[in-house]
Amino acid sequence: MASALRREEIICLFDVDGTLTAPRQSILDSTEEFLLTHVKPKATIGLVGGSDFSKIAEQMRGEDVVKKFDYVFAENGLVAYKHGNLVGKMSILEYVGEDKLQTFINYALGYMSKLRLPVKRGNFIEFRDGLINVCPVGRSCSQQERDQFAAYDKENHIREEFVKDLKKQFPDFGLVFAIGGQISIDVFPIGWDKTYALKFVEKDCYKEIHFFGDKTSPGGNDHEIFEDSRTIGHTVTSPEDTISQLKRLLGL
Ligand code: M1P
Repeated sequence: MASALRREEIICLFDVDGTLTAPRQSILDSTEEFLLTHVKPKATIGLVGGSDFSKIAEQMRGEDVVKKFDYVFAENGLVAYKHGNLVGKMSILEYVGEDKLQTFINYALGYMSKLRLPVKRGNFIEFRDGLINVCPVGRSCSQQERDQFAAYDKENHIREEFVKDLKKQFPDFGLVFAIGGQISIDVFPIGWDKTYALKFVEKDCYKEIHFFGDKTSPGGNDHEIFEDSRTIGHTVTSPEDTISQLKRLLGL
């Protein structure tokens, strides 16, 4: 029974977008207050986001997020903080190499150049430490353009088709193409999904590792960690749902 465990024995890991916040929005005061005042005394807490650290910090109201949460895993844990200290950073460039990455980037840009969308903006490829984020509408779109693309994509399956094509084009590059958020696709080496974060957590021998995420179906970027035998997975539909599930789990 989770509520009978001490905080050193149980950890709750949270996806960010759709789980603790609305997509790419800041965390609400009430959600943050609930996590820090009610959950943190009962359980170790950590974030496992697909976004890079600067975006997670922005959504969680500043870089001291690394002190508020016991663990912060950005880019699926490829950039990892524990108790405020950077404890790991992986480089997709070193791992995959310039040649393959450039072949991939050139192809992805070519594919996106042929798409006709309601609008197109800039920053179609965002090169991060541990992954590459590919965005057909362009990451510099406004919030309204982001929502417009998300709705268009739901109807027209732009990202789904793109992922199918990438899988066909690069079957032996050892890369995964995952639909994480609203407008983009994350590209990273096999195994560099959110389960990567577990190698940091495992060392601390928790009796229960809980994971809360909204994209837990196959193809979503929470799927692998949700299914992993080391975790107890919880599918949520919104930050409000995350809070209700936590109340039940921890007897709050
Ligand atoms: O929810 C995590 C995702 O958040 C962003 O997705 P999008 O901009 O498509 O909504 C990106 O940072 C993405 O890398 C990340 O997985």
